[in-house]
Amino acid sequence: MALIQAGLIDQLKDELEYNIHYDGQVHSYSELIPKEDPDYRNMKNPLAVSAVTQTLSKQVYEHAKEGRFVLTLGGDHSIAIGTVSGTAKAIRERLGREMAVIWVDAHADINTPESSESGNIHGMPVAFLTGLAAEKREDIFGWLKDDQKISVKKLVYIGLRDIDRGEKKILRDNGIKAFSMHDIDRHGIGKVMDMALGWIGSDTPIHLSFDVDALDPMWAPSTGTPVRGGLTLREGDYIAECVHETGSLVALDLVEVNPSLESEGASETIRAGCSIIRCALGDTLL
Ligand code: Z70
Ligand code: MN
Ligand code: MN
Ligand code: MN
Repeated sequence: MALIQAGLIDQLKDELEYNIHYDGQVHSYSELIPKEDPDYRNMKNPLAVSAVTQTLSKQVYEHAKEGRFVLTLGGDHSIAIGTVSGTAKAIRERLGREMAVIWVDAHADINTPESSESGNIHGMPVAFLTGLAAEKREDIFGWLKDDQKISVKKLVYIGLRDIDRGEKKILRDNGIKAFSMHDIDRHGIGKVMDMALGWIGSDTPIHLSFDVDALDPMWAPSTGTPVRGGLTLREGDYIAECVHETGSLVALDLVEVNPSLESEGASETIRAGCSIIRCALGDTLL
């Protein structure tokens, strides 16, 4: 809501000339949240997160299958279980293609329920989306079918700097492509983007899932898990600009903007979020 109140939709309409399909609602999905939601396989709030992401997945799918670009604003990064599954299925059906995902984040969000030390599902979305984690119970992510999942080979991370031990092993064992802050320091963001997009290959539909905590807390302090030593505002925008330039971007998530945290920095965080979105949607400096 804060991103929209900052004028995001009008900017996309008026400056970037998008035809917006937006129902004017911020969805809290409160009707989907059960009274009792005990931990299951170490996951906290499993029924609630499963139900919300399943509904979101259907909503995203319905837009994407019409050929629309889908922008989702969040919110906890667990929502990507819904957004990525929705676009992956639509892209398979429309284009007969496997979609790639670029995950820009301080964190890898690839814990399995068993490897997670926190039980927070926002640390697990990539594991469910790639099939590294799975669960038979339909009401706890069992609804996620193969045509909604992505390949670990088509996943690229940028901005990592706070990875759990178990996650490091998962990344290594599965040969997952990841550019950490160390790689950005060494090569510069320009070279890193060349390598990241080279790994995906041209003409592959891309879903960009951008966690605002990838940015340094200097630019985005109002977020759940800030980690120092992150991307500059320009590096974040540059990533978005490069992905836009491919012409292959089919969906964008901008998540973990939380104005109630570190609220003196809320407007800075919101501005950074809006800027990344505009860049990904084709705003250019010149
Ligand atoms: C940590 C865990 C984290 C946010 C993910 C999660 C870190 N690796 N923070 N998303 N906002 O608990 O699994
Ligand atoms: Mn979160
Ligand atoms: Mn995240
Ligand atoms: Mn994060």
